[in-house]
Amino acid sequence: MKHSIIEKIEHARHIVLIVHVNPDADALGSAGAFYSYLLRQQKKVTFFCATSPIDRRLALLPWCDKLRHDIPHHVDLAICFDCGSQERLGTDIKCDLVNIDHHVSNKDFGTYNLVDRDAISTTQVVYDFFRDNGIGINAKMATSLYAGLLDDSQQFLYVKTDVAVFEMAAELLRCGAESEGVVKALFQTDSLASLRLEGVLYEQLRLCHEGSIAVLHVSLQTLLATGAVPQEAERALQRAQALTTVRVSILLRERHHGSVKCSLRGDGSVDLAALAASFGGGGHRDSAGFTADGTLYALEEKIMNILCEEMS
Ligand SMILES: [Mn+2]
Repeated sequence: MKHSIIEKIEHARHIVLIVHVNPDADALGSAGAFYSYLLRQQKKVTFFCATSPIDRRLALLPWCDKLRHDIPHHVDLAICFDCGSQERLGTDIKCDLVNIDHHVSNKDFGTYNLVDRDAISTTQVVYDFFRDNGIGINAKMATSLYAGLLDDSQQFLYVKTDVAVFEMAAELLRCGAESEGVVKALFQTDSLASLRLEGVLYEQLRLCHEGSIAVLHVSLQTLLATGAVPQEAERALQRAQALTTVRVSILLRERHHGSVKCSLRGDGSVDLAALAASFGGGGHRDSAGFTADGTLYALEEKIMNILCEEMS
């Protein structure tokens, strides 16, 4: 039997592919692979992202040169990728929406939902969809899928990395994925600004709750002084989480208009998706985030109160 999503695609003439705001390699990779597939189906495709410009390292991924930042008027179908919640689309959608994702916190907000909460990446959800429906993967699609797999699996170091992940990686390489280019773009390209930002962050890093919680603040002033873009603070969060005593790491980033973006990483002992949900966000058990109004310190205190309770 034909998959209902394939039927939807067959009936649509113009399809818009949507990645989440501040897209990562998983969002752009899964959408990029779909872009190739839809072109092969001779569909008119628009590749949309609310954030402009995107992280410069990711701009090298297939089809990212086609990204548009305004939503076209006449669209028959929208497909969103790696969006844990509807707010992550960064736009309103009036047509049918296919929701392709792997976040545990996903509330199946699409008209059609292809959500695999056990998948390590959205690219794995797309890969399984292609394989289950006999859709061939060319080299460009393989490169897109490989980029998302490599990034969301933390270069195969993430605990959910299993036999299926390595089998998918092997198959993508067989299909012609350009792993060298992906690795270079994603993990071996740096800006001086991002190194300077990291330097500031490590100097200001605080350990709380007997060293079990790491806290990082990124003020607008720090971003201005270093010239870094907000996403470049993420690596410092990963490194903080690697400290031996740390169970949860918090990155609080000041934004314009008095709001704060919070990213959380954990060792799995605390459900961070639930914590983020209590602030209107979401994510995975060990990696989650949200945006809230307030100052860096006020928000830190609120999070600390909840965390210290749960971790005592
Ligand atoms: Mn993802």
